[in-house]
Amino acid sequence: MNFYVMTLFPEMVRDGLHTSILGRAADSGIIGIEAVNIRDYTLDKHRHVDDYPYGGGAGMVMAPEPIKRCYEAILDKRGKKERPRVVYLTPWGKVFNQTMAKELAAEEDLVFLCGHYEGIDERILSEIVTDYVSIGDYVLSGGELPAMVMIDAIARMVPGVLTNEESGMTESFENNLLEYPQYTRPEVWNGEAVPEVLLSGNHQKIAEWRMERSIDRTLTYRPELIRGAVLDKKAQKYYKKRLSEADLPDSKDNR
Ligand code: 6GU
Repeated sequence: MNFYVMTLFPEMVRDGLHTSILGRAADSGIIGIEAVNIRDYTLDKHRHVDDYPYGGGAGMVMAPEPIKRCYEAILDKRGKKERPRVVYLTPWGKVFNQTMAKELAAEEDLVFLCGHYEGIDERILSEIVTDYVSIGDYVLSGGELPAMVMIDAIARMVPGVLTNEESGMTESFENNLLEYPQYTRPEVWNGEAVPEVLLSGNHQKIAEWRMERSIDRTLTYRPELIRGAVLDKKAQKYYKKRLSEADLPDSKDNR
């Protein structure tokens, strides 16, 4: 799978994505990550990529022409008939999640457009963008970090990127349950022992304990996720038990 990132900060994207699991996948050719500098597609002597907003107001707006030329260079390089999906990173986009990561991982090529300043001229957006995506409800200075977040999450879903051992990690989130707690040596650390069951060698008991701790953690930190979880019989029974013992609100909240 190939990722093309249109950006004013190509080295940030390149450096950020060539470590660890993604670096390994890129080196082995399973994924390609290409950061393309929009500024290389300007035509004026000073290589301007932005200009004042029509109608006035603070900040600058990225001009359409360099982006158009940058996009066309990517299309030429790619040399295919169908147009690729183009993701524009913006706080007003649809909020990214694991389901979207999985869906986008089925694409052969993906193009990301990273904005800066006060935004991008609407005419180039309506011409090339197919997906408007945000990574959460807060404002960042540009689209590079969101693009890198998305590429990491999407690339992990591409077959061959994760080893067998690594691929377990994603499944729990797909199942809408949070990870259970993990422990390693020493058996007692800082006066606290590893839960006995994990030393028992009883794999069924261990699986059951982990399932229960996943449910506990999800109910504590992300209770809204549980609705989408697929629970087997035992897990359902435990979940119902947990609900039946749910704390009544404190008396102070109960006035
Ligand atoms: Cl995609 N872009 C920017 N600039 N800020 C964001 C965002 C994207 N998602 C959340 N905040």
